[in-house]
Formats: sequence, C-alpha cells, structure tokens
Amino acid sequence: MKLSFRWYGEDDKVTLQNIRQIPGMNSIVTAVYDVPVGEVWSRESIARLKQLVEENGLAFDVIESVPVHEDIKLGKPSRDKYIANYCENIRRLGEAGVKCICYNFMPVFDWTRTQLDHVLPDGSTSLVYYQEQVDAVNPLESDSDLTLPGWDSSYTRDELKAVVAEYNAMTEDDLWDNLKYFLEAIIPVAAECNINMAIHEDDPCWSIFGLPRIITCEENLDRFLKLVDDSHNGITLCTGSLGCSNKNDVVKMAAKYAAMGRIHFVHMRNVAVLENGFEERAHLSSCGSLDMFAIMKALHDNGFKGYVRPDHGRMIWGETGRAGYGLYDRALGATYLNGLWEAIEKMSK
Ligand SMILES: [Mn+2]
Repeated sequence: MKLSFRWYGEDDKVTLQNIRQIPGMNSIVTAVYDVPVGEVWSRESIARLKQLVEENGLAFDVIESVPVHEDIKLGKPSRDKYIANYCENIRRLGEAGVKCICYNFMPVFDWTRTQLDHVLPDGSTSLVYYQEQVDAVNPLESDSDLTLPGWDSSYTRDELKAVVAEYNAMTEDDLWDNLKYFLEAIIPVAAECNINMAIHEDDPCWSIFGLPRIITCEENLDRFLKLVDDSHNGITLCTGSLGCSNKNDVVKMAAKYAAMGRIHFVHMRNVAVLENGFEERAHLSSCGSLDMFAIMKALHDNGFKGYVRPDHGRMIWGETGRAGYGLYDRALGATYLNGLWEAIEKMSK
C-alpha cells in the first residue's frame, strides 16, 4: 500500500510540513478548490499544487475529488459540455503525473451527517448521523430553515427543493444510465492518461430524502464495474461509507475487488453502527464496528498495491479545524495502519 493523507491546500491549518513528519507518508491527496464544479482547472493551479507537495518530499499523485456536475448526474443536454471539461481535467492531471482520481456520483448531497462535534465518552468529538434528525430536516417536507452540515450552501432552500424534485422524478435506472454515459466518455481518456478512476461509495450508503443512490453495496458495485469493464474504471473502498450498514461485508468486498484489481484507493475509517444511524470512531478496531485488521489483511492477501489514507479522524487534544480532518487523530490512524500493514507483511513471509 502507499500511505496518503488528505490536504485541503494552502488554506488548510494542517500543513505539508506537518504531514511529511508522519512516518511512512508517501502521497498527498488534494484538489484545486477554487474552481466551480464543472469547470476546467488551470494548468497553473495544478502545477502550484504539484510544486508545493513535491517540495515537501511527498508525491502528487492522488486527486480527491474532481467533482461531477449535477447536469451529468441528471442527464441534461448540457452534460456533454461538462463531460468534455471533465476529460480535459483528466488530461491535465495526467500531464502532472497524477495516477488516481477519486470522485463520487451522489445526487445533490455529498456526505451527510447530523452533527460534526458529537462528544464521545473520552471527551473527543466526532461526526455522527442519527436518522431521526435527518428526517426532521427533509427539504421537501419541512419549511424550517434547519440545514445539515455538508449541505451545499450555494443552494437556497427553494433551489434545493427544485433540484431534489428533479431527482425525485428520476429512477435509479435513470441514474445508472447517466453514470454509464459518463463512464463511457471518461474511462478511455483515463486509460490513455494512465490514470485510475476510483468512484467513492455514497456516504451513507442508503437513500436520503428519496434521492436515488446507487453506489451502496456489493451487488451495485458489481454492476458498476461491468458498466465499463476496464481496470481504469475502479473504486475507492471507503470502509466507513460501506460499513455504516450492517448489510455490507466490507472484508469480503475488500478481498473480492482487490483480487479483481479494481480497488485503486482506500479510505480507512471506523464507525460504530447504531440502531438509528452511526458514529465515527477512532481507527482502532475495538473502538467501532469494523475489523480494520481483517480489512487490511484482505487487501494485502489479494495483491492490493494502491493508495490508502486514514479517513476522518476525531478532534482530540484541543485541536480545532475542519471536522474530520484534523492532524492528530488522522496521524494516529496513519500510524495504526502502518503497524497493521507491517505485521501483516512480516507474518505472511
Ligand atoms: Mn471516504
């Protein structure tokens, strides 16, 4: 595995100087953040990121994310323009040496949580999802101004209602068709550029507000990989996104898709699955519902050679900043993952 760490660019409180001091760190996972979704990233912005990352002895080879414009997901006539822009971004990133691009195909809402600073018994804070709180803010059924963290603030409430209504008029099969159309255009370009595309599962892995969600489970990942049966069409295995449903056997999926050579990127996050949702927890297996050792072993034993990053961490030791993306707990997670991998490697010899 190649250990990696997400960095939000020059405004991130967590610096590249911090990140390079985490033992075993190989790659930075980042993106151009100041360009609207659907537009082309300038070569200057990409080159600036590459230069900063490489000056710190790290590799600039993973992008998270190149976001997909809603018109592509909705299958609107304007999608061809946005797909052409997407292809141009793939080409420019390939020229800069990028090897892996993470993206998702979730309608409207990216990740969804109900609270970002839930206090755990040890005094640390983490992101949580409680279903009854989600139900209370349904934008179609409620007129309150309540919002959830992670909602795109560029939408007004009425615009949000309108775009949710557009998706509500679509079936899951329509969304599959739109995804296939997108993949058939971008995967040949990615292959030419030697870039692995890695779709991120829907987070959480079920429908919210009646929006279609399709990258949610083994059956659907099988269907996804067949849409364009090319190794460049792969996945980001996000253990926390899949693992917040007890129906998903994350260890089995790690083994199966690694053996197929279709996992290009892994997000390692532990969650505690509850009756009414889930809480993000420390990476250690015993802190949550996932067996992190078994997942890493399944990857290892099935020839996984891609990128792994510690996913969301808690806020600990008084750190403040971007929820889920502090330095300290993610660094602890990185060190834990290093320990697991070293032990698995040595014991398999
Ligand atoms: Mn993830």
